[in-house]
Amino acid sequence: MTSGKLTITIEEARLTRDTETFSKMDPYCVFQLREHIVRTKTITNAGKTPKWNETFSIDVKYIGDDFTITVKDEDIGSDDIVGIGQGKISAMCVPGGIDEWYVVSHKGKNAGQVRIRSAWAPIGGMGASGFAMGSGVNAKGAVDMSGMSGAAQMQAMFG
Ligand SMILES: [Ca+2]
Repeated sequence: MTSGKLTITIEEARLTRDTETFSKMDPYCVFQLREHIVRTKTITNAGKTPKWNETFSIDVKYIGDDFTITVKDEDIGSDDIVGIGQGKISAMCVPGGIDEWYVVSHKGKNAGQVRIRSAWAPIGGMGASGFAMGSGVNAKGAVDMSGMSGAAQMQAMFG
C-alpha cells in the first residue's frame, strides 16, 4: 500500500455556469479526500474566472480513494454550488506531479473546469516496502525484537 504526502495547488477555474444574475460570483473551491477538507479563500467578484493559487498539503493514506472538488459561490445565507467534480487521488500521486484541468458539473451538465497542480512525496520510497515487511513480521510474531527495528524505521521515515 502506498501512502505519502500530496501537495496540491488549486490554481484557477474557468466556469461556464453562473449562479448570479445581477452580480458577479464570489467563488471558492473545496477539495475533499475522506476526512481531509481544504478550501481556498473566496475571490470576491471574480465571476467565472477565479484565480486562487493556493497550496495545501494532504496526507494520503489510501491511494485508491476518490477526491471531490466543489466550486461554490459565497453568498449571504447559503452558498450556491457552482459545480462538483471527482477523480482518483492516485492520478495525482505520481512522480513529477500533475497539472490538469478537472471538469466540474452541475446536475449532469458541464459547469466549467478547475486547474490543479500536484507534487507527490511517497513515504519512505525504498523504506516503504521495508516497513510493510516489518509490520508483517510483527503481525505474525509480536514477541520478537523486530518491533524495535520497525519503530526505528518509522522514526527514520517520519522524521
Ligand atoms: Ca455571491
